[in-house]
Amino acid sequence: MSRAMSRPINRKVIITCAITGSVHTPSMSPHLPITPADIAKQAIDAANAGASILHLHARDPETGFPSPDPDLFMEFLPIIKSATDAVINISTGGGMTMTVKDRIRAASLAAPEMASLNMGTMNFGLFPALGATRDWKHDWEPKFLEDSRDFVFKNTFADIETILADLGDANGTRFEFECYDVGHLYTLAHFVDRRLIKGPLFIQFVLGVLGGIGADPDNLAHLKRTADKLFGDQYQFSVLGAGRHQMPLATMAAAMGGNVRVGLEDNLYLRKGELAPDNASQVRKIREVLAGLSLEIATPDDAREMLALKGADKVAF
Ligand code: KMH
Ligand code: ZN
Repeated sequence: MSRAMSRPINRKVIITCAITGSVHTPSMSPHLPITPADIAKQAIDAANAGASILHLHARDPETGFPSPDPDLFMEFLPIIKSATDAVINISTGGGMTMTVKDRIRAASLAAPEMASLNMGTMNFGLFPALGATRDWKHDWEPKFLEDSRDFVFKNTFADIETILADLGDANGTRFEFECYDVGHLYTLAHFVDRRLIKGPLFIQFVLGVLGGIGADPDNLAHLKRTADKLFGDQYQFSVLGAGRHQMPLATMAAAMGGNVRVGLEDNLYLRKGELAPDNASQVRKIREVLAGLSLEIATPDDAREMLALKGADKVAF
């Protein structure tokens, strides 16, 4: 086995918790945090449960519609920062109706330690969720899901260059590289070759989004094999399985030497038929799995060291 493929036995596992996102809509779960106060509370609870990175989006407090408004982010970022030591990771993927310019406004202003960076333009189909019968709380919800049939999630080379310059070079923010398919790893390698991105890389393998790679163990093994080939030991990986694939693929990631992402952004359930009462419950669940595998969890400072982050004292909130 090559060195790149063997990970240290005493390694620590980073739990990222993605608190609300922009994929699910309020009618899908009463536990999805919507207001800045809800987002702050669930983020703090998730950190106390063991998440060392908090991946954050904002929503309009009245309607729950995903929002890029930096003022909304600023309503919860300082509260989370003052109550936890967790690494704050602000989304630049935003939500379906946002332009790329809008998507980076909050992270530009807040200069967080981390931000997400989506590594390719793709389809992103949410419309299968229309199949479930629901009483919609808001008119926008079914339309939002239906519109995803014709939505392009735009992340061109130019967009990626802009985000690297505006957030990375200007603010020292480092990235969660969201890779939804094998080709996205080659795009990441292209930027590494151009020295626009430097290690240690934190790659989030995203499996199970309609438009990206399917959520199965063979695909995860292939993503990791490809990343080993392209990046050797210059990267850390984490795994996000959409919906019911969340816990099985996170478990597989941990066993393969990787890190894990949980949270209501990616999956609303705790187990089949049971909605998660909050984000922290999913963090506790994956923690039990990690303990069962004799794996220690990374503290926020461990995560900072593993990912070469600038430190919580260098953010702008
Ligand atoms: N919702 C995830 C599948 C982002 O915020 O940049 C992808 C995501 C994108 O987290
Ligand atoms: Zn996100």
